[in-house]
Amino acid sequence: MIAYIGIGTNLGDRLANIKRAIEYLKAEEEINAIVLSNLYETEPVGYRDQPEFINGVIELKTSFSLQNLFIFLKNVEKKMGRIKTFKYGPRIIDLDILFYDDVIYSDLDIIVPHPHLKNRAFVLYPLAELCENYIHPLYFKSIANLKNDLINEQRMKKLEIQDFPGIFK
Ligand code: PH2
Ligand code: MG
Ligand code: MG
Repeated sequence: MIAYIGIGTNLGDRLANIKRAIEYLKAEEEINAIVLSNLYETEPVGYRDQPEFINGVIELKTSFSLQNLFIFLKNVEKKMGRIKTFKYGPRIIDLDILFYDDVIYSDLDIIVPHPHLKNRAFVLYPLAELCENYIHPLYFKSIANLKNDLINEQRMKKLEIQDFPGIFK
């Protein structure tokens, strides 16, 4: 299966947090062929009075079921010391499943495709670098189209990073 994972962080050493999360993914046997988009520094969306985020998107191949991928990612967040604050609040690491193949699924914990991605520049810009022609299985629009349809302005800046182990793109 191919999955796309949104990654975000706005606490502590944000680049180190992203590196560490990627190391956890690389170390997992059920996850392969990891590709990371460019990283963007982005203004907070939802709850605005918090530090800027660094966001990116990861493409990976996995033999995990959707449920087990979700559990694995939650575990990485936990190992990295994420503590529950409030909805849209600051976090050391956030790993969200955006797509899992063309699966459409929801339960109390998991909603795939990610329900907010079409409004979020901080997801659609890095996602479009990896799969701009991918057709969203619910909206029947490509990622490039969804990106062009964005209406809300969001301040974001692509980071120029020379030496970042884990960037394969
Ligand atoms: N995540 C949120 C809420 N707001 N804003 C930015 N810029 N980046 C995020 O990753 C983000 C957010 C909830 O997950
Ligand atoms: Mg999130
Ligand atoms: Mg999350």
